[in-house]
Amino acid sequence: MMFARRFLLVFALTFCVFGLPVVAQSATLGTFDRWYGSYIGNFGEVNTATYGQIVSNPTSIYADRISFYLDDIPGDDFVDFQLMIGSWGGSAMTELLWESPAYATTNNGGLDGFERFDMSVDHVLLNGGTEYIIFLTASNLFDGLDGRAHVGTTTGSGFVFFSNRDDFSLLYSDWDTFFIGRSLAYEIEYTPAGQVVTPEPSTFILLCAGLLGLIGLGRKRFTEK
Ligand SMILES: [Ca+2]
Ligand SMILES: [Ca+2]
Ligand SMILES: [Ca+2]
Repeated sequence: MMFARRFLLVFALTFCVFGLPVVAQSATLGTFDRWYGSYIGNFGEVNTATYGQIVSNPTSIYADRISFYLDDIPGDDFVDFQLMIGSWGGSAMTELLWESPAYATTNNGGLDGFERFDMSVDHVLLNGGTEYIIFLTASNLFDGLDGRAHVGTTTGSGFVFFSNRDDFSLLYSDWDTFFIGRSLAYEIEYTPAGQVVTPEPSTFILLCAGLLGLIGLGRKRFTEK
């Protein structure tokens, strides 16, 4: 009994010191809901090494996962690629903010159709009202073997690409824009930034006082017995 009460007291004190646990709600944005199998190509080594989507959200968010659709097409190799996030300066990347480890497509000539790549992102802050570029690039992973893939697209207001081969530094110069009417099929799972759920200080103090008081009352009853 003493142990249980002590545990309860520690729990209550922890609660009062660190506050209410905040359960942030994740949500998604993007174009997956209107992807119907269309695509652009080719992506990979010996062809366009980089495809990107400019994104901008009215409010600040933390990106936790980004997804694209890819399918390997005939060619000797897998497409080895990375997902990256950069600041966008209107026509070029201005700063690389985050890059993923290496991923690889299938390598069976597209026999099994498109694969959805769900790629974890390290809670990258994307400020509200600001343009960012989320992109797939093979340019750091060229190995001399030809590997190409199709990238899922859908209706939208355009996307960007760069046949920068294995020269990553070119991504800081002007990219090409695909015609208006299509965007990459993508999805961002995010947590709203600044979503802090804390009660009013006065309410919180009352709550803590009440909780500690209850435990104190319980202890008194116990020792009186
Ligand atoms: Ca292949
Ligand atoms: Ca496939
Ligand atoms: Ca290769």
